[in-house]
Amino acid sequence: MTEPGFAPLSHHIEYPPQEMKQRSASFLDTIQRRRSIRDFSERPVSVEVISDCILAASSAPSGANRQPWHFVVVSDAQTKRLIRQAAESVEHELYIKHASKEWLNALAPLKTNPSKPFLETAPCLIAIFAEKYRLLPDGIKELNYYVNESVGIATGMLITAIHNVGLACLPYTPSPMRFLNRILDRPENERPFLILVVGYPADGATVPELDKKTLGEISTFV
Ligand code: IYR
Repeated sequence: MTEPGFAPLSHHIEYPPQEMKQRSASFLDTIQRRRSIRDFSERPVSVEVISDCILAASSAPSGANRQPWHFVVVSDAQTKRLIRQAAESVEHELYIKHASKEWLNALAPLKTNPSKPFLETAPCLIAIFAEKYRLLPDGIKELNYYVNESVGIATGMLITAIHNVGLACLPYTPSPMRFLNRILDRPENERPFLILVVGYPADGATVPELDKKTLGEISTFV
């Protein structure tokens, strides 16, 4: 394999200290307005905007630059219905059989339950797949590196990009999620990572009143 060359770092921008401080405060204000929502409007979203957000996500760093992700954008009503049916079925099992009392208690403030109408109401579901390995033409499996870390970073960037354009989203992880491979016709080397439910908030949407930890609680400066 030919090695990539190196080019000068030409796109980096450094800001004067005052502008840097202004930008950090401004971004903090923007990002602190992000909330996960479960009440979505049916209003459609722009495919071009979603495409830009996905390209922003795929600029994420990844182990050995393997970019071990695939994004399936679902806006088709029938496909959303199939995903809702499969998800609600595993959620019923979770809430009734598998979740511990402790887990159900932790979820109680969110008032979630096995019913997932947002999977049909929201105009767009982005199913994110993690590519565990790639198949070379000779059939050899080549493992990817730091797949969870890489796809987690890309997903965080996607959530940020979606918030940045004034849309809202919900990171949603029914478990198990393998039904997504069947419904969305994705190969076995791709593991479903997360469904990002995307759209506009419904009129009158509400969110739980939750606290974020303080800087002192979440960080240590040595
Ligand atoms: N997947 C279930 C349960 C659930 C789990 C966690 I962790 C949450 O933060 C919220 C819900 C559901 O979506 O209802």
